[in-house]
Amino acid sequence: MTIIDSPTAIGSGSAATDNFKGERFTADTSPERLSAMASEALAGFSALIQKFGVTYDEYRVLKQWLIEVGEGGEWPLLLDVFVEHEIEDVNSRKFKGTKGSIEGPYYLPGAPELSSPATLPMRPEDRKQTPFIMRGQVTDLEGEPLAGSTIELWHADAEGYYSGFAPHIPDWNLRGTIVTDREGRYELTTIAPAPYQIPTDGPTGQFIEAAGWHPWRPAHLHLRVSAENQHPIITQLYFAGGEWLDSDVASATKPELLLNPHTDDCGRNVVRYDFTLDPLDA
Ligand code: MBD
Ligand code: FE
Repeated sequence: MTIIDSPTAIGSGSAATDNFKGERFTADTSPERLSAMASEALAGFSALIQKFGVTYDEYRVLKQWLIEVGEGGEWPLLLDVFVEHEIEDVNSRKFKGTKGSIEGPYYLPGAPELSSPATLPMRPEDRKQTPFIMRGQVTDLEGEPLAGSTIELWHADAEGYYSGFAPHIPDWNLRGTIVTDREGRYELTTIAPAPYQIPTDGPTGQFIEAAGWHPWRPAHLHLRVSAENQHPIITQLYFAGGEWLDSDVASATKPELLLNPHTDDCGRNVVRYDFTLDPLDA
């Protein structure tokens, strides 16, 4: 297994920013709500500045760094690593089905559809990694199979790069949309992902290093599972016993999202994971 020390931040950052900017978002926040939230954010900043006696040098470094975060295209990375887990927590409390987790900066809608059993598109160098087979069933909260539901899967290669965000990787590599069969079942083959390191050469990575933190996320698969009339879930799956599970820089692990692969009779690395979706009106 080779992990490149520093995937280039500027490339993936700009691509993630461009991707996000491709859509225009709005929220129905009232002026009162906006004012209350902004006041509290500013009060938090004021309290911090007073508590630590923040210096002018520190203030200017902060300003400089924030400018660099934008210029390096790292707002999606920075926010998804340090903030999204809290948003996800607040917004998933009412759901009873499979736990969600953060989307992160590298989702792309519209990955090519593969019928089950499916193998994710991969390059010869990806094939040198350990193959990994996942199968299971998608049901509603009553356990009724959801035929024709879709599992969108995306993950990094062994060096920590996501297709669509690194120019040397073919489009849709290690990405796919798997459609479940009549019993809501799916089977897919990919490669076991490696731990992921936040790019260390950009402002987010520089900040993490300056603070003496580590830049690692545990090995993970990203998934979006959706079915007609059900609430789609965005989640991640991790590997029991893997590194960084208890200190994910993005704080996005949950005990319910651990996979425990085993070796089957044919010597293959296999795991079963079932998904349960909440109804749309939940
Ligand atoms: C990732 O692969 C990721 O999942 C998150 C949350 C942030 C940066 C890169
Ligand atoms: Fe990721």
